[in-house]
Amino acid sequence: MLGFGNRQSRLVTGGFAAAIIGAMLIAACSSSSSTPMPTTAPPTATSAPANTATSAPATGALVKTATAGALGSILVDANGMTLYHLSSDTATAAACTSTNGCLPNWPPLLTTGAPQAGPGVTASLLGTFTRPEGAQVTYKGNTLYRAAFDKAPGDTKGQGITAFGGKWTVVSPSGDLVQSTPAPAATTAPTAAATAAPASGTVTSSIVDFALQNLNITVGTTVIWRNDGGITHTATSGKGTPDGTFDSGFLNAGQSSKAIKFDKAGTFTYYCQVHGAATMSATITVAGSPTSSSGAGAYGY
Ligand SMILES: [Cu+2]
Repeated sequence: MLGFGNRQSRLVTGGFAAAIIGAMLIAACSSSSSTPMPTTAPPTATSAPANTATSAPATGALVKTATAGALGSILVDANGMTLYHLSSDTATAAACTSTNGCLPNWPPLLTTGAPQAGPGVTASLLGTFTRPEGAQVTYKGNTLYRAAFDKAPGDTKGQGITAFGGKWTVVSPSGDLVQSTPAPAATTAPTAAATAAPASGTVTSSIVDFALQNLNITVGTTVIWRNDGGITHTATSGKGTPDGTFDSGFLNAGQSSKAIKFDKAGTFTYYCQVHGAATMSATITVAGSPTSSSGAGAYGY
């Protein structure tokens, strides 16, 4: 019993001595430098995550307002980029999906916390819509997207585009869809080759930004569309609805279509399914006689 007591006492003494040494070390550190010693670092490190956790809602996507010319005051994201709503989105399903070529052009405004209301934005109108990509910000129930082809704050190239079963419009601070359309950019490329001899052989037609080229070709010419822009387009026969004559399919940046051979004379209107006929449309004039005895067109796919 006595031995146990001594041992206990010795341990206590040892611990006390260690405490004194520790205190001396701390004192030495404190006196040797005015900068915080490593021993003070842990409290700082542990307090940082705590602050982040308690202010989590502040990480949500910010929606604010900006004035966009004739469109007036509209909703924009934290970077000032114009926000749009697609009218064919419903409360339960987005018409702009990862499988129909929409998302590369119209990225949804996603948030990882409660969306934040900037100046001019009514916080109670903000909400979220759960989609496969995450929580999309809504305003007065309207899903919000950016247009990938808007390059700077103030750009409203997406305004009024009809695509994916609905119309893309900017949204006012009161939550209304703004229907007016700004003066559109050139909707078709100039007919630069109109007076030139029709092309033949294989023609590669470049798509840049929102321009499909008017083509003058001879019967038997093969056309390949190459997307030299940064966003997805199509070259689809028709005037807003595919008429089934030919279709490049969705062409992402840098992609080329399959070869499409025009064996029948005539004039064809084609457009981009992503951005709509009003924004992207052009014509193909095919001159000459049919090369096939039947006279039927063969369009290579
Ligand atoms: Cu397009």
